[in-house]
Amino acid sequence: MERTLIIIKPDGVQRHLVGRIIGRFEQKGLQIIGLKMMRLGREMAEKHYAVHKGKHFYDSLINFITSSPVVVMALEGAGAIEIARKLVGSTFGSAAEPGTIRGDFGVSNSFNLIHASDGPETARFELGLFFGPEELSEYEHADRTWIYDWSKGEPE
Ligand code: 3AN
Repeated sequence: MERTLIIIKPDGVQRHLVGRIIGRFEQKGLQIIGLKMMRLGREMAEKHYAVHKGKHFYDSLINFITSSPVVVMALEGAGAIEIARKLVGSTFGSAAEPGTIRGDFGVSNSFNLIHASDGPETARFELGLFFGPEELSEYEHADRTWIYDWSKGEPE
């Protein structure tokens, strides 16, 4: 099973989209193992977006993500990183495909509602940044045998 980090950005919270965005991941069958609301400080935001330091949009990105509370979520599932990225859609709201979160709920390129880790290494780093081990719950969904085919001993 793989884990990934999702952030519902300030625009998602302010636009009352938290429930609907979380619902997309739940509906898909990804398991919520951590969830909280927080206001990011600059230090945390700078750590999270360190790879973008120096880019033309960096300062506005930091200002945006620290401007109002966010909801952070840890998800688990087979192939969770790639699945979450597909549900989120491409970076710019104006271009994101209908059916994706960015495609269905926004038009802005910089206020793009949501962040999802883009690979295994990023996911590990970001989960460690936002959640302590005690904040992540290990449990089995009662319907796990219907979410995956376990007949070969692993989720398929
Ligand atoms: P994604 O979130 O789709 O993985 P990244 O990692 O390339 O996108 O960029 C991180 C964030 O930086 C994006 N979510 C977006 O808010 C912002 N961003 C990226 N590129 C631009 C850009 N050219 N202009 C404005 N904001 C941008």
